[in-house]
Amino acid sequence: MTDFFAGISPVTYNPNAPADQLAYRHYNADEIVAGKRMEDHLRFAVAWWHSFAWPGMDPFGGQTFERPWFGDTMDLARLKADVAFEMFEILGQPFYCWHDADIRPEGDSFAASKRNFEEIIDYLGGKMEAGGPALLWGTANLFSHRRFMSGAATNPDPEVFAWSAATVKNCIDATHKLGGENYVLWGGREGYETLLNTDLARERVQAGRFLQMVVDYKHKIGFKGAILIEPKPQEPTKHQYDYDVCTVYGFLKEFGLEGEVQMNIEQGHAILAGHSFEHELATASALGIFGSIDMNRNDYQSGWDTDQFPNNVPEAALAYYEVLKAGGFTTGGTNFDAKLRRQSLDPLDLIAAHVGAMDICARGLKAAATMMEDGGLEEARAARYAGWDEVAAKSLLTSDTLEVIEARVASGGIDPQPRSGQQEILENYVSRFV
Ligand code: XLS
Ligand code: NI
Ligand code: NI
Repeated sequence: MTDFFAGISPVTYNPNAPADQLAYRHYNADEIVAGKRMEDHLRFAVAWWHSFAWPGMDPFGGQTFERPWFGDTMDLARLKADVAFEMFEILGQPFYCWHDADIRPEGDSFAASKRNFEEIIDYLGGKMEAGGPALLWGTANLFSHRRFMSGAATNPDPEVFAWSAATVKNCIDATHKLGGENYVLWGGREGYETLLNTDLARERVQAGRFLQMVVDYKHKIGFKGAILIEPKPQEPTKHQYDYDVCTVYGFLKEFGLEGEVQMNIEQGHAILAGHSFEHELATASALGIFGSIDMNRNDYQSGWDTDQFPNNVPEAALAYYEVLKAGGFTTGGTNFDAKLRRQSLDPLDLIAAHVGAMDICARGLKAAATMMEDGGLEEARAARYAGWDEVAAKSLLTSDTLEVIEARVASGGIDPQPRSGQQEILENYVSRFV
């Protein structure tokens, strides 16, 4: 037992807790919402990197956090894991996630890093067996070390491609060993800083080949989890190839992988791409590639990926409405890919951030479920498209040709009458629930 969280007790559901007490006021793991336990709907995960590895820097300043586990030794990596699992016990969330670089110190060679990694994976495995949370997903950090400055799979240097492929192999092995439910690929620097030195066509083929190898390997070792791509339009690079859900879908189609890969959609990335979070969720669901979510929002003024914990109930409600409409999570979940603000130095801040975020999501889920049960939005949507249920309309999408349609319209049988989209009425409807 470390003393990092000394004095902080496990957080429980207590809607009547005094204002200064940490408690779940809305997240009640066992409460049934829309036919399922809340915990099974939301499937919360803690992101190891931001909560335990991030030192509090921003583009203008370095480390503000002074954690006792910061440093590059195996002892400190184990201490970090001890503290992490103590936090998991305090929060009681069912999952967590890591990058290889978050959990093990980098060695002075590939083989040394691999040894460190495998040792820590066994250490985490022991803690998971002793009652710790399950692994929602594992992933490789192919963007922080300077060797990845020009990309990983899309690097102009084939040696970096090879290093990255070898790293991902080990990370999939480790995810598989720990019973992880998904494996994530976020293309941190899979993009470019300037087109002046970039061969777009070549880099696309490299990325396609890389992903095909990942999918082949998953099947080869019998990993049953989902492979997830996490779209993001830019930052750190000027342009990232996995721009948004639609762009990734086109890429998957090109390489014949649309049945193999799903999306891990992050709220902040959706905003960066000029979309709403619910747009990205609805698009993935429409394309049959919805997988999981990273639930961290951006600051709407600062214009970059600030990774704040969610703190807006109406936004969370619209997001979970799309999740429920998509049939809910299967292997996916709600991962907090979120950072503390860099002035939030205390262990208590770290706990409070997660507790508040879980409550916001619970409120969003409950609002979404009530809205879905009420059915008003779906009724209005069905009424708006009702014309398409007519036989004549159906043939527009199947057998009719332009000539046939032209003849029908010209004979006077068709005379469209504009109807209200009722946006304000629907917005008023939604605000009754959130
Ligand atoms: C960065 C990404 C990253 C991924 C995992 O913006 O969100 O944290 O979730 O590599
Ligand atoms: Ni992000
Ligand atoms: Ni993310």
